Amino acid sequence: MRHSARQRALIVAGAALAGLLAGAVPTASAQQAAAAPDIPVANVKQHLADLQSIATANGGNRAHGRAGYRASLDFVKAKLDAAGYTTTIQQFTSSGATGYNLIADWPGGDTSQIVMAGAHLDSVTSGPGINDNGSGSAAVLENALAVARAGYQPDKHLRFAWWGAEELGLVGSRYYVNNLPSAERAKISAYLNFDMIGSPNPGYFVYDDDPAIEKTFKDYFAGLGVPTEIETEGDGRSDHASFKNVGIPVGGLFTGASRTKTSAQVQKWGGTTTSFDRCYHSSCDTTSNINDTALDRNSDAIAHAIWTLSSGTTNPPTGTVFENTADVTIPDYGAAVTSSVNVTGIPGNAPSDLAVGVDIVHTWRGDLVVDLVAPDGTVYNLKPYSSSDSADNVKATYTVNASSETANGTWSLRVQDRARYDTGYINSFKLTFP
Ligand code: DTR
Ligand code: CA
Ligand code: ZN
Ligand code: ZN
Repeated sequence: MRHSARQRALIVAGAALAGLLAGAVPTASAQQAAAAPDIPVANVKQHLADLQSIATANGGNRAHGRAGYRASLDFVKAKLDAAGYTTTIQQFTSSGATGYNLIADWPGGDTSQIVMAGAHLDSVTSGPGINDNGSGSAAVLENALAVARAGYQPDKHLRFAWWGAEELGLVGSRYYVNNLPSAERAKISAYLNFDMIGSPNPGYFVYDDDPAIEKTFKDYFAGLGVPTEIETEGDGRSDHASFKNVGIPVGGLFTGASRTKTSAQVQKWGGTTTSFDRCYHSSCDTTSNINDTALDRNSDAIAHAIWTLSSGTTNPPTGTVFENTADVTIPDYGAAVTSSVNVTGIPGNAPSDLAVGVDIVHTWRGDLVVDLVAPDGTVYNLKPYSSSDSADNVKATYTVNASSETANGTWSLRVQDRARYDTGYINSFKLTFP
């Protein structure tokens, strides 16, 4: 078990203080992360106006397989090339037409730890898709340009993406993930997705797939005094799905589509008890179909998340961490094995949102049954056996309601391989107490 994050922070701060007293420079870890810049919403709106013009000049839309899509991609690429990004166009075929993803890497940072932000750039055929999803595309673009303007050099590597053919069924993002070697997938520490973030009758929804990413966004909006809700219909509904399916931590923001805003939500956010976006997938999804305040707030929230999640010098994660990083071989089609941590110093019961970090390297992860075993022997299943899940590795953070368990004691991650031939090992097991 290593020192907890809070203990590490205190140790580093103490050393820094001692160093200061002795005239030394504080170590990087004791410094605060650079603050994210404000993202000028006027710049984001200009990108939307440009995307609108592109659609108008190309048959009225920016849909997969149509001229307006490739023209939109070339527009975004040109701005990124001019700003110093390394850009790549990834080509694929869907429904008989050529599709394109645009990937932009910001030079620098630890390329084994990649923070990625993305948005689908395609629209439906019925209109220019300015909220869906010019809003996400423009906000991600302006954040990438803000990184360049700031000359920001975070500890982690930054990558941005604009996806094709989302409206055909998340095609471009799935193609990207499926063609990314598992060793490259493992380097992505977070994928942030932004699909519809300027709805005219906005709600403020935060994806709840990864606790740390969710908290990053919720903390930002709490700082604005803007209440948020968990995005409940997001699973599988946008480009983060393919990343989540391979165990990459995901998060994102959403301001609502065709669902109706409830009266309780009107109390919370203002607006009307009508749909969040009455022009969803319609020809009226134009530059007039945007709420500037929502677009501004979400653009700034994206910057906060990028700066926070990409800097290794951020404040250590709040909470106390207990981790076991010893490798434990998992016998093929054999007995269960465990990796354990001894929790001490945590008063009372465990929380209802105990974060259980699991890192298992194993081909055909469907073979595995993964459980959390509490000190009193209570078993919490984290991942069931699945004969069809052929993806590799289990790299995920599970949230467990462990509030009925005494916190202190020995907790174990128990793993059993229930099918022949594929093998692997437990790489690490981590519990984070808030
Ligand atoms: N599928 C998206 C719109 C959408 C609907 N529900 C959610 C939840 C989270 C993100 C996006 C969406 C589209 O039409 O592009
Ligand atoms: Ca702003
Ligand atoms: Zn759509
Ligand atoms: Zn969309």
